[in-house]
Amino acid sequence: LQKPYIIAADLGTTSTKTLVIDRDGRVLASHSIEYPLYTPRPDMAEQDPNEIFQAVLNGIQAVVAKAKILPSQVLCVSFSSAMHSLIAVDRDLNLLTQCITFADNRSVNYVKVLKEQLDGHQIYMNTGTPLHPMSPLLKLMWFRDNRPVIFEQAHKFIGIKEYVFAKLFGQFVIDYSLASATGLFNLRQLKWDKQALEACGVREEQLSEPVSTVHRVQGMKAEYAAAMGLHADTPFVVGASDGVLANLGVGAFEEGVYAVTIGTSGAVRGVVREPITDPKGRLFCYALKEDFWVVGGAINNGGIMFRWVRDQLATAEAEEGRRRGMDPYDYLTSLAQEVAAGSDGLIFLPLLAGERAPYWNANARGVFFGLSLYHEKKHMIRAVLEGVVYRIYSVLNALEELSGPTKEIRASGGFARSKFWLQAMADVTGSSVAVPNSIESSGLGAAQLGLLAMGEISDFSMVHQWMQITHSHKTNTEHYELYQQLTKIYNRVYHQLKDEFDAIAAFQQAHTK
Ligand code: ADP
Ligand code: DXP
Repeated sequence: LQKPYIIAADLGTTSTKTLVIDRDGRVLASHSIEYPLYTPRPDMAEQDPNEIFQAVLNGIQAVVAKAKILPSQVLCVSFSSAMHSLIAVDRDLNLLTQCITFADNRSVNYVKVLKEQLDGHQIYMNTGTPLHPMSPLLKLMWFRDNRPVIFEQAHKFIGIKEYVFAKLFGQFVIDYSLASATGLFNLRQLKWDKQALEACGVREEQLSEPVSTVHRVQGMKAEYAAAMGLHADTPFVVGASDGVLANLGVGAFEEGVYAVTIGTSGAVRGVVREPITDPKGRLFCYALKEDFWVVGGAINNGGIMFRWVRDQLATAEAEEGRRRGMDPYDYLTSLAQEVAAGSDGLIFLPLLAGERAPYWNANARGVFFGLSLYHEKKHMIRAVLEGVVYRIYSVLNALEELSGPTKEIRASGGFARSKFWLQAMADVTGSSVAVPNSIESSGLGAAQLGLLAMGEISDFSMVHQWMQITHSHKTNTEHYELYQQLTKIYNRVYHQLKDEFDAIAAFQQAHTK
């Protein structure tokens, strides 16, 4: 084969990862370049687009050198990118803003404006992006009202990957996948949505041209080709968002196979063959390809809950773990394992960072429910781990309503290091939980899309050869019955606290710095 290698570039919020992958899915080399997130105010979270662009150039150059491959052996470069970013540029691609990331919260008040004044629900139904400050739609509304001069000057409003392509090729293109996460893109028409554009006062020509995720661009500027160590005619495949590509990378793209990721935050995602939005507004729908759509929900309170236990609740125990030369998480888990499934009736609502999917209640807060004198620290640890699974289960239930029952769960993220946590997932959900070996799942997904774009494969079935299931967990039916009782109580407690969540959030806002 003349061109045996694909380069994948994954533009994340903390780093850009580059990989050289061969046609059997083997990763020959990888490289990661970090860059800062600027938070001059608590509600701001920005990055420097040029730092990211430089990371792409340097990352590709580094990975080509590490893998010791020739430019002539590169089939294509294919991209994965974080969602929801927004940059305003002028006609000459000068920056009018930094890259405003998904985590920027400045537009939070526009959720209410959209819902109450502008038929935000219909906009969500058309665009598939939940009404949340992460969404570029809300960010643009904020900009129009709060930075009118920049808003007027802007030639284009783009995301970080569009910026990279504009620098390299002088073209403004956005793939359907990232477009579908802007809150501005009509999923069924595959066009910018008129109602959403009206809501934020942006004209269609101020946005990039939407293209398929397998769209290829060629003929980059010579100086950049030289910087990357590639031929200037190397095809660049626009690719898709990191979220939908991760589903592909773990092989979760068939009916009923859902991907569950729990890192710091968490998400549940499944693939459907045409866009579906949720009449109850709970879930997102993002494109992978014209005939593959990813539906799901994200939670704020994933692994960060266990970190909170380690660093705040069970500090002495964590220290004891360290003294024994263990990872504190593993030691805390061993304590949790001394307690029976269901933590002897102690339930934890892990809503410390407020709630995203399924109910999007930013005022929700954490709750231990059912505490008695009988309960010890180890019950609390176990209840927190179980509570995170209850949260995931409530998103999974919403997803099942839209796209059918679960056949299998594919687990990834930090929690997949814990056999105990994986077993709890199998016992609470009643589905088997399998752990794939692919760590760089978004990068592998991007490489698959690259092969498809280059006409080297005709569908995604090869993913199954690229990844293996390392181990899998079956449901313990006795535990499942018990958890069914507890999740019912969990849900009732959650719904009954609605007003009290608002009250305590208001109190906290007024009384804490
Ligand atoms: P990120 O989202 O930053 O990529 P990771 O995917 O590495 O984070 O996940 C970090 C989380 O994984 C931690 O907060 C913790 O909850 C969980 N975790 C890490 N190691 C373990 C372990 N040995 N046992 C249980 N949970 C773990
Ligand atoms: C994407 C999004 C963010 C979120 C950040 O919704 O605003 O609140 O939290 P995580 O836990 O996803 O990093």
